[in-house]
Amino acid sequence: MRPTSNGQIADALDELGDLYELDGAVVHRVLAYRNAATVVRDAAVSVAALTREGRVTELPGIGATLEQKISDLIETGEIPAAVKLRARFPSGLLAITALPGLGPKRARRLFDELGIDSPQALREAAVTQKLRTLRGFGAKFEESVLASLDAAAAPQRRVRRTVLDRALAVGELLLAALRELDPGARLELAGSARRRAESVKDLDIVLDRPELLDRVGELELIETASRTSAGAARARTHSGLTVELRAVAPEQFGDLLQHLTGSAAHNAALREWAVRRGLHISEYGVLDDATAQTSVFATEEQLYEHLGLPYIEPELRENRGEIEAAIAGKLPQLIELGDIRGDLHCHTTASDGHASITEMAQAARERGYEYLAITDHSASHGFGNDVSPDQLRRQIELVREADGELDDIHLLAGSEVNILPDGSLDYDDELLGELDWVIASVHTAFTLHSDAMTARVIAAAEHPHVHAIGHLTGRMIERRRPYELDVDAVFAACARAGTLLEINSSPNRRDLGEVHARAAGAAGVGILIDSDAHSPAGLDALRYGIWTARRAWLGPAEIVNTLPWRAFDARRKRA
Ligand code: DGT
Ligand code: CA
Ligand code: ZN
Repeated sequence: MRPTSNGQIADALDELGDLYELDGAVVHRVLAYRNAATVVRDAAVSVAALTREGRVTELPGIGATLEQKISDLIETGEIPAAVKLRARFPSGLLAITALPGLGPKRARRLFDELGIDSPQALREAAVTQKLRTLRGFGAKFEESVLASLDAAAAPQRRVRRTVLDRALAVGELLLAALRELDPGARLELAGSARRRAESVKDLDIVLDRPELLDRVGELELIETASRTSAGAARARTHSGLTVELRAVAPEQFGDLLQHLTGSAAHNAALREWAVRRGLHISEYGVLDDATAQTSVFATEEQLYEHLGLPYIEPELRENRGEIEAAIAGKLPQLIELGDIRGDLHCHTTASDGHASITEMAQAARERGYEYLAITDHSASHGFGNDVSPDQLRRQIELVREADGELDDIHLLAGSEVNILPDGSLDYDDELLGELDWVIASVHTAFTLHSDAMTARVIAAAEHPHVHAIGHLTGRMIERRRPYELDVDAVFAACARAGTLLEINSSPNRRDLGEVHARAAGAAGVGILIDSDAHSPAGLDALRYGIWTARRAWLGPAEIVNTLPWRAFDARRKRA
């Protein structure tokens, strides 16, 4: 079968990138293929169809060379360059390349210097302690190689979930496309995407037009679609997401939407509570024992009201106490995007950002903010363009100049300073003291023992010049585990020192996560919602942080950057 799905084309481009790297190609060429693979994997529409229409070069980073390769792939099933390169290396070498912690460069050295050409040969060499004979490959490396080989051999424990930003991008396009088929239809995203969870298994869509279920396959975004029952269809998008669609009569829309929004735990707890009051909730309506009548609801608001409860926001529906709070009339007031008055974490071209100080400031002003902290990375960050002490002094001047030129926004000259393994910071106290705003973050040495990591972060939190700790656990959703750390000890230290904790809004981080953010708020720690923007558009990532805060039951009172400028400035920790 010819590879035609976006996922298959992306895999082929990734393999080609690995092959070129094994072959010692220049790095930008390798990166071009990896980047193209990501673009293809994330494309909303069929890349094979785009290629056949001669439009594939409309995708970012896809030029004539890549067009030819993709075209060959979908016409003949192979990219000639990949066939040629594969013949040059033993097939087992590519398998080694794919192991975590190895990659083409190391794989190539193992092959050249020890003749290792398969995972089996690699295991043999690790067990017999031959790897450590290579310069730069110690006993630790042998250990991690064995762990990687074991992990690769173990059956995949769970399917990968899709991070919310990717899922919403597809979901929003899908709703728009369905709406185009029938502008009068009522359509809602349900499930974990509507609850704004960190990641989703699939997209759930509720609509009030059963006839649309037969037309889903017509959409440009959809790879395959089929009817699963009278009121349901299942589809797969070109970007690889499964979509479950359910249709219902308009007068029962609220019942089905509530059912499919979940979570399953919220629904189960709600049903159990209602049963004790003689009411049976289902996706079809609410049956009353006393009257034997089933009531149906066009909206969720009507449904919750019928149950005698205030409306419960989807972000709260995780059975974490929201039903008890609703019964008691004690649901929290939740933060909204419009409550935010400033953003305290962003990057410019002084480190790894893509825009100037003024461009970022104007973008913040357009969003109605009163203040913005410019927080480029510090010296030892380890990637991007690091800011040396002298550059930082110059940067402070530039921020002050830009601040002087802009009337209606306050710019804070700041830095995102790396917390070194021993808890000290990248800049000396004198330089830190010249800054208006310091966020301290861990970017290196993630594998410290929990006690050492906790001491490291607490030392930074207690530093007189540190205003906030960035992305506390370092986790990357679906990609990197949080590092080991006693978060409660950190919360206590922050509460004592008046140091704030951020909810980093980058959709891959959302760190503090919702459970930690709620605990931090309860411990009396002031919380920021920061974009960590690297471009003007990046400021809009804030909605993910807002959703995390809402899932953490947080309101304007706990979020410090809801304060107007004067109050915020007064609240800022002073050394
Ligand atoms: P996920 O895993 O990201 O897709 O999370 P959800 O919450 O979207 O889960 P999903 O797609 O399996 O189901 C959508 C909703 O349907 C779920 O939130 C609640 C409802 N639901 C599904 N299965 C059950 C069930 O066994 N019992 C109840 N009470 N509700 C269910
Ligand atoms: Ca779902
Ligand atoms: Zn950072």
